[in-house]
Amino acid sequence: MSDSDCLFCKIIAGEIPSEKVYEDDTTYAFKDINPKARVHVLIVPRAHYANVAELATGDAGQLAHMVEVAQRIADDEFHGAYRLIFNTGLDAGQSVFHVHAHVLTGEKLDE
Ligand code: IU
Repeated sequence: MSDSDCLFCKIIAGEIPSEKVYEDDTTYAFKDINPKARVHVLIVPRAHYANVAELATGDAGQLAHMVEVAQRIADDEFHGAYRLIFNTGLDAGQSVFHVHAHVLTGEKLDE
């Protein structure tokens, strides 16, 4: 399941370069090109789902796995502390319609 017009499908396929942080059979993680924290990683499923609600309905186990990956990154970077964000919908700031978790970590975050 992938979408030929999807930017993150192209990043996952290696057609567009990215700075890989983690990967496994189902999941890819890379540095955000416009970081909002010292460590700002995007975690994406290899399968194309438009947003977190579609993913939760279609493959809840994948969603849980993304949280595990976020935890692992934060364990390595900042004693397990992190912020996890899923922008969902244009008016909430979603600009890429392939579900992605923003992991912000690596420093104390503003409230
Ligand atoms: P959003 O939640 O859909 O707005 O997040 C998209 C993110 O993808 C945003 O933080 C961008 O900086 C990031 N990004 C990227 O890392 N690499 C790219 O080639 C593009 C966007 I375009």
